[in-house]
Amino acid sequence: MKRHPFALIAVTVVATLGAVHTLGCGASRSARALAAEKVYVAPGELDKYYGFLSGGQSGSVFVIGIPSGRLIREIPVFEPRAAYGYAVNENDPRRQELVETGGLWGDSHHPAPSETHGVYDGKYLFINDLANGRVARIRLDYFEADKIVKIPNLQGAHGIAVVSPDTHLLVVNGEFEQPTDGMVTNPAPYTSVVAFLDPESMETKFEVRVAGNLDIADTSKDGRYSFSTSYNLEQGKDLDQMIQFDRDAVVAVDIPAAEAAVAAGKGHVRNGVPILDPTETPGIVTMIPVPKNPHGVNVTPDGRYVIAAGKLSPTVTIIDAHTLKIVAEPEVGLGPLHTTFDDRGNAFTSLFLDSQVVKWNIDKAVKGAPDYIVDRINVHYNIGHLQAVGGETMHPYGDFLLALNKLSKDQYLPVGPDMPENQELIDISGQKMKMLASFPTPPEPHDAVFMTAALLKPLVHQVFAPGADAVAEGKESVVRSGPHEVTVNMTLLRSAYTPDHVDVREGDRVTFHITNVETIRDMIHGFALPDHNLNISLAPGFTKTITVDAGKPGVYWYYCTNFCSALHLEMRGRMVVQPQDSTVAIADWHASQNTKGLVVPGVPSTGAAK
Ligand code: RUQ
Ligand code: CUA
Ligand code: CA
Repeated sequence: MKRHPFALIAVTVVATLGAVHTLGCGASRSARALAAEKVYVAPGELDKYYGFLSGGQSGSVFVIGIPSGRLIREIPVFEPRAAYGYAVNENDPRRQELVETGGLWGDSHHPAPSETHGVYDGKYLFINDLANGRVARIRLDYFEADKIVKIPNLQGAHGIAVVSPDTHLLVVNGEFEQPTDGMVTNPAPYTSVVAFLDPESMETKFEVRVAGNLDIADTSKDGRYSFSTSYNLEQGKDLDQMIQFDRDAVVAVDIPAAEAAVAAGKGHVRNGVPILDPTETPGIVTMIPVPKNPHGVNVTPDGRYVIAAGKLSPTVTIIDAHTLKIVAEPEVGLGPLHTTFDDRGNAFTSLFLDSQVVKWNIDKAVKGAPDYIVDRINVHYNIGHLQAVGGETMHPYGDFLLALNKLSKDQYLPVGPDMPENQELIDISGQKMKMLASFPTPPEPHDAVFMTAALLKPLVHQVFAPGADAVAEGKESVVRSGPHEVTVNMTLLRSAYTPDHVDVREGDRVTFHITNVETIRDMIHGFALPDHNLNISLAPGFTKTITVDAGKPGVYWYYCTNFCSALHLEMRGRMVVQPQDSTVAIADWHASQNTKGLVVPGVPSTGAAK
């Protein structure tokens, strides 16, 4: 394999930065105390912000508190997770949904919250799966993935963004180009699509065909345009071909114009989705030439500019978000990837090769003032994304910035060849940035968004009522519905399963229809069945249905996997699987006498000890 100069630069830069610690041993005691004070959240106190970090190849979303950096929750999305009883068994409907839409793992990069009137409404968080062309929706009142869809005609679902100000559509970029004719004839030129989805039905409404690999997405604040970086205008099939041109593009799609074209029947329908071809419908796509292989694209909070990061060029390109004309192209440093914003007209750009965050003033850069660079701070190391609190909205908070670094190197105790990713929290409230704290995460957050805790507080459910599909208390039953079909209607309530025994036969298919009838928060019960690869977890009010084979004759104790009460360990029951031809009824099993005479060593069985 050829080694690309980009990779070599990365290695050298990292090596020279290896010994730099911003708040390490050299920092004075008071500087450390001041930093600690800013991030310290005392036991019993709550963080000010929720941080939603994409889980990368963990296929999930990590929920952290800011400023503490404490991990509050992991929301499994594209990967089964036993800890939450999520998609574990082959017959779990959620697992089947995963299998049908592409597989049991995902690569989630970009969380995008829903908006109403241009501000987060706390309803949904959308997350992409780059690997399998999918997008998922998480309900923020439950912190659970509620819908996962495959996007037709698209491979490599990368950047996503909601269309402001009212989440009227969800934009998803296709990164991996496909033969334009869908392999009907061969060879055909390769193109990709920007997909537009309805956020409620999650159906793909239409797609726009574009040349080049589409990377990151953002939208204008007025709902007019979606912007996608496209780094392979060469339509190259290998690395050398992909870096031939000096300029690639930011692709602007005029959303109302595209919608009108679809309504006028201009799309070519493939797999149920109309695809617009900009060569046939001029005016829906504007290609804005920006330097070589751009990566991030971010719209400023005031909606005036679109900032594209150069990646292979040490510049960012500032584009007028209304005229789509380039207004400036200032140098910021090596390997610019993403940009975020404070509430005072400053932009912060991550520099992958320099391992820095650079702060620069937008107005000064547009005017060509020489002093547009405000500050730089070293991060550890090779930063990808960065996000300031509120930086992706119209109202940034201007207090904290999270640097999402790809390599932690010497920052944590060594754990073998693979070190954790390193997140660093930076104070951006003053003129100069200050490093506050770092915390490790599993692989691999790419991007983050933040929400005030106050916003979600009234929305996150506190009290739960069983849904329409629930099994009611007192209505539990075991029903034989066919020669080999048994349905168990079960409820869970501290600290018992009702029924606590189920009598089935070898060869039966057993459907468990289970409701957690608890009504208060955090009373989670599990339902794990040994040797049946079954572990589901039910939050209060939740009902789940799963069908398993009875398996080999034997007694199988189902038990609760979530510690719920002092009698949690006693929360269990039996599934008795009898041989086909057995004539024993479960009543006989109940009547069976426990073996007498087994005594615990050292404890007299007669009670005769004096
Ligand atoms: S991409 S850095 Cu999806 Cu920027 Cu990861
Ligand atoms: Cu229910 Cu533990
Ligand atoms: Ca290129």
